[in-house]
Amino acid sequence: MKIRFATSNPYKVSEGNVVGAGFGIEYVQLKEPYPEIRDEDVSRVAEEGARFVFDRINKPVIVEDTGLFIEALNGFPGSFSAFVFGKLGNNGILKLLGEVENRKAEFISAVGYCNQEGVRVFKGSVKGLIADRKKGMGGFGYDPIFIPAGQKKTFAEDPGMKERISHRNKAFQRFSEWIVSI
Ligand code: ITT
Repeated sequence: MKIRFATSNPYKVSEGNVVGAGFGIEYVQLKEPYPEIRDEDVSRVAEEGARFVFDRINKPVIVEDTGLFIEALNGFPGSFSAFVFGKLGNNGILKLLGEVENRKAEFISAVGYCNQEGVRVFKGSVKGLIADRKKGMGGFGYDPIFIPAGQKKTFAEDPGMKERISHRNKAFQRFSEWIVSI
C-alpha cells in the first residue's frame, strides 16, 4: 500500500518508512506545501495541514507535525519548533537554557490523515533531556541536542536508536496499524 506524505522533509519520510516496512506500507513524499496554523497543539497543526492538502489534491494524504517541548522553557518551542529552529537553531536553544539544571524535554509527533471521511490524528512522544552541547552528525533538526530517557547518546549520535524509539516511530506505528486494519 502506498500512502502520500505531504512534507518538505525527506528524513521524516525515511523514518516513516522504517515503520511502514513492517506493515507493507510505503510512504511517498509529496512536496505539496500547506500553511501551518498557529496553535500550541501539534495535533491541531497536523489536522489542519492534512485537511488543506486533501482539499487541494482530493486524494488521501498524511501530514506530520513535530514539536520539541522543553520543560524549563514552559514548553517552548513546542509547535513553533520549525520557526524557532530557523531563527535560533540548536546553539540558540542551548544558550537560552544556559546552566539550567532542569534539562527535561519531550518530542511530540502528530500524524494527521485526511480522506473523504474526514481527519484522524495519531500521536507519539518520547521524553528525554537536552544535552549540554551538540553531539552527533546523524538525523536532523534538534537531534544533536536530544538524549532520550534511558539512553546516553543523542538521537544524532545514534540514528538507529532514534528509528526504534522516537516520537515519530510511535505515531507511525499507531497510524500504520490503523490504516491496514480498515
Ligand atoms: P514539514 O514540511 O513536514 O513541516 P519540517 O522539518 O518543517 O517539515 P516540522 O514542522 O514538523 O517539520 O518540524 C518542526 C521542527 O522540529 C523543524 O525544525 C524540524 O527540523 C524539527 N524536528 C522535527 N522532527 C524532528 C526530529 O525527529 N528530530 C529532531 N528535530 C525534529
